Amino acid sequence: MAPRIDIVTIFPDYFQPLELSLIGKAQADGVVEIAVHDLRQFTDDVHRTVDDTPYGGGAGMVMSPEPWGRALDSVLGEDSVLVVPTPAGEVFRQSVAREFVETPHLVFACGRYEGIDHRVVEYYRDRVSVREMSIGDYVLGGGEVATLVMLEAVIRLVPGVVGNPESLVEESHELPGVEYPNYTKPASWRGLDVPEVLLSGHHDKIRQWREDQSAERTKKNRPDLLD
Ligand code: 6GU
Repeated sequence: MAPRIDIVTIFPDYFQPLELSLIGKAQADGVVEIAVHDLRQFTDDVHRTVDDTPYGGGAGMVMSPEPWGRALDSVLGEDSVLVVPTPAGEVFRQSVAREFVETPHLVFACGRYEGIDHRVVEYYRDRVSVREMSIGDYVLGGGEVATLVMLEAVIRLVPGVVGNPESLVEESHELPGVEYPNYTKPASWRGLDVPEVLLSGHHDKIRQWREDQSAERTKKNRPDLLD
């Protein structure tokens, strides 16, 4: 447990936010260990080339397998899971975050351009567990932001990272639908009052109200979750 995480990228600076907030504290406390590696360190030419034109033609550039092979050989171990962010991957969900938090070593291979030569995935599939992952149905410029999204979802599940473990239970995507709305003080703000039942102290009524709100919100915003 307590994941060790390696990230390979041509843009190490993208991962500076990992020093902030919850994840920054988790690293400082030694609860998670994150290392970022520059793919260009694994090139062998003066221009530090990481890409080339695609076989078969077409727009854009494809990342070459050689630097990826050297980089991944240097970070992968026997019990690593290799995560390859790509819009062509399986969709990352809360269930996958729960799987990843149980993985002792995660390695993220962040591609840019039109992606990484597919032989890299084919080669490592025979050696470690490989997960091609998408974070949703839209196209990003590369895997870096997708990796940040996945890491935030995974690391907050590491025991001790979120102060009150109860906040991990009653939230969207851990429930059948999405979460009910939340309110705090003041009880009245710009003419809008907090729903009376929340001030009542009737815990059964509050539980029922929240259940109803959750169902209504799910039907309106995420009807796909009800199928
Ligand atoms: Cl993981 N990568 C890229 N480039 N685009 C995406 C994505 C990943 N997930 C959704 N769109």
